[in-house]
Amino acid sequence: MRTALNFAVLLLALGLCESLQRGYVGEEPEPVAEPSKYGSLWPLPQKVQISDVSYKLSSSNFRIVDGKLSYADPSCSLLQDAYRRYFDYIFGLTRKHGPKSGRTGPSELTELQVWITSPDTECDGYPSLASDESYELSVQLPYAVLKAPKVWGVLHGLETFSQLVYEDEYGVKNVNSSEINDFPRFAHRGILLDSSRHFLPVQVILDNLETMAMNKFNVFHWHIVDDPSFPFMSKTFPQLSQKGAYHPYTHVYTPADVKKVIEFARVRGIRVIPEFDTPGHTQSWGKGQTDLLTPCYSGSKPSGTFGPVNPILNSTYDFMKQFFKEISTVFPDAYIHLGGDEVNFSCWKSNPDIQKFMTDHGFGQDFSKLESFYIQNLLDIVTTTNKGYMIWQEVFDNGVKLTPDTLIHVWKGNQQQYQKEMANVTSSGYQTLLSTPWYLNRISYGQDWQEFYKADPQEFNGTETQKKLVIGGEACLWGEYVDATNLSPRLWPRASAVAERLWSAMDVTDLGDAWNRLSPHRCRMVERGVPAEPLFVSYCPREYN
Ligand code: CP6
Repeated sequence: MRTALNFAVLLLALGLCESLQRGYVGEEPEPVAEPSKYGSLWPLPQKVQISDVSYKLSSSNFRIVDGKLSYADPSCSLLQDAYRRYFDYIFGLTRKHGPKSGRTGPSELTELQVWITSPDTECDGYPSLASDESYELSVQLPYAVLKAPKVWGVLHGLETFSQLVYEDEYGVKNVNSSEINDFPRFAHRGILLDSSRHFLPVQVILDNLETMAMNKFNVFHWHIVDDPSFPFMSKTFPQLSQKGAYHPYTHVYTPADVKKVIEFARVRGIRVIPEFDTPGHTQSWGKGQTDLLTPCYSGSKPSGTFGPVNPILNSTYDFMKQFFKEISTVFPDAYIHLGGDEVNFSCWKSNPDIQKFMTDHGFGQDFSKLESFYIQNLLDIVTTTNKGYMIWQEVFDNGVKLTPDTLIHVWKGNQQQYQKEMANVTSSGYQTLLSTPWYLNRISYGQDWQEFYKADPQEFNGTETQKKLVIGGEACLWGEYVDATNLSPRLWPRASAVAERLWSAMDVTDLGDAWNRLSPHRCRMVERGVPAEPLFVSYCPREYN
């Protein structure tokens, strides 16, 4: 008996060890990264040539300046601030400005000239789905040149230039002679943060935008409110946050906070798309807005609890009109995310007024028809504010009539199911973006970045026309288990895997080379002050402190 038990324990232990090891050792990469021929570039540019010829850079002799032929106005502060930011990143924040030393070595690079090549630089504009983000970078003597049609390409090119600079064994900064031609594979490369499950201080959001720029992400999807709390301060309906936020003064985003986030994002080439998810996920809205939510019934009496937004009252639509009119002026982006996911029908079912409305409208017992009725009205309202909209896939699944420019956000199912969904959505002619494989709030033991890296939004059965309707994807960090204490390490560098999938060419899929570039990219984020977790057994030349 004893030996049988021991034997069973041994078997169990062996099985456990084996499965832990599989997660621990990972698949291909060696623990210590080998140098990639692409250095530590991340995400990998479309065309890269790096030669063996190296130039030295010193903080006292090096300048980033507008090129003589640039269309950029010298007063474009988006550019001037970016030059300063990247100078500091290149030389490690220990600035030694002041007069030029005058002594430059024989192979020293002293200037990066930035040329904007189109008359409309978009310096004072907002980035959009149609923005030109391309750039060309030539690192040669006597000076390096960064050319881009718009400021958005300059921002990406400065990041790339800073990634080319490395320190030699004497601690001297070097950059190799290089030619880079770059543009994104997808126009929509987003990160979703959830500020409802936990309040995220503004500084956490700003820090994350900074890290997004290091990875060439260009959309901040702000899932700003949800069931647990309503931190958005509305001028039209101040009671929404007064009653619905975790705290009416400390756990809210004031109009000034929101402006700050939008401007900080803009000057880094990042769009801010807010999500106001209805009719489900709206418990917090009900605290400050009476009669907005459906009263649930227990038998013939209201139970005192509430369900989704009440779709049968005119007052609901009057509220939505005023609310989204305000939202459309607060957020400059051309798109608003309207949610529409996970609507629970049990409360609607329990309510006799809703039942009567269903009968009167010939909906029978099909509550997805009622949901569609609500969404249809909401979409009409938002269309009058001149905004486009994004919606979660259920709205499409339920057959709601959508304007042709609607973006359908796929988030559900296993690989086979989401690929089928992408095929269905695009065969109906809609543009789509993918999140299903990129739920970064989910964690597991092992190198899960490799799974994020392998997923491809254009991998489904469809024609070329269908594939072109895929505008990109978003990595999601749902907030149930995330607040300011763990947001950054949970996202980074795992989101970097998604960044490369959405930026680089489709055939950039080598896990070994990815590891060899991602590992130093992660160390660079750490050096820049980002608490980004390790990918595997490794070290950084300068550890986090
Ligand atoms: N909140 C909202 C959520 C989720 C969704 N919408 C969600 C669902 C499943 C997982 C993670 C998040 N927390 N409003 C779905 C889009 Cl695994």
